[in-house]
Amino acid sequence: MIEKMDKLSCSEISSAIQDNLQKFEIKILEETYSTNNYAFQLAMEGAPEGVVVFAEKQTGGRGRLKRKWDSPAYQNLYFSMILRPSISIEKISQVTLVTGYAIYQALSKIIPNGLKLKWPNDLMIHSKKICGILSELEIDKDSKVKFVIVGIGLNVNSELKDFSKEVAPIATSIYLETDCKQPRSKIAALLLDSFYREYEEYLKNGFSIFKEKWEKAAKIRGEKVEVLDSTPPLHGICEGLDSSGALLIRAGENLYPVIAGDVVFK
Ligand code: BT5
Repeated sequence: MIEKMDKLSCSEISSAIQDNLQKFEIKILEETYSTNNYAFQLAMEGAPEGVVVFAEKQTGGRGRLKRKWDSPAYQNLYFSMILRPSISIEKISQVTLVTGYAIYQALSKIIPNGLKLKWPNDLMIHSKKICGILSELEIDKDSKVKFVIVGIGLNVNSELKDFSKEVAPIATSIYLETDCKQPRSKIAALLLDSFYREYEEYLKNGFSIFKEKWEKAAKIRGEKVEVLDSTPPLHGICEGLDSSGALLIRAGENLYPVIAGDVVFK
């Protein structure tokens, strides 16, 4: 039986949002290279905070360091939010961490077991990746943040055969975890609702109130961890996050804050 195609709908996304603290404006594209590129261009042209760009398909979906993000059509969520927070550049990683926490909160309602945050920008289930976040920013002449684009890729209804052969062994989706296909507009609304709630909280009270919640959702304290591609190699025991959001790794007598990069927990 051919299933009815589940297309994203602005009105369904908006009406399912419970309690929007912010004004937002949703755009849905059939296909684009990358929603981050599209939103970046809109922001350069002056689009305000609250604009959210979704695409049914990305032909050049990106992760960090130009890695590819598998973006098959009509199955998952690929979207980018324009934000204009008054924060300094070094706090951009906090926006990624807050976004991850918001997604964790939203997905916990659908996936009761195994969901974990992975520093700095992933959500995992039993060591497989279900969601990745890509934050990019533009600064002005005085090195102040002009805007941040937060891009989210969440695997919703993909089956293993839909992923490329490189990604299939390391990826999962809501469907693969729950055996249940989901209306994507409803999931999009859940994510936006949760995001704007946590983001408002962050703008009001800063990152410190997220530190403990984030550590708990990532279950990282006391775990063995290795920082990839560091010279010299760095591995040790994770002591959680510092107040800025850096990952703290104890190696012998020393405590190292790691501000960016890829880590593996063992
Ligand atoms: C990320 O990068 O995880 C950030 C991904 C952000 C994607 C969104 S989609 C909407 C917006 N528009 C964009 O162009 N991007 C954002 P990173 O930590 O570098 O991880 C990339 C790695 O994740 C790849 O090298 C693969 O190993 C893996 N990967 C690729 N596609 C995947 C998928 N669909 N599901 C799970 N893992 C995937």
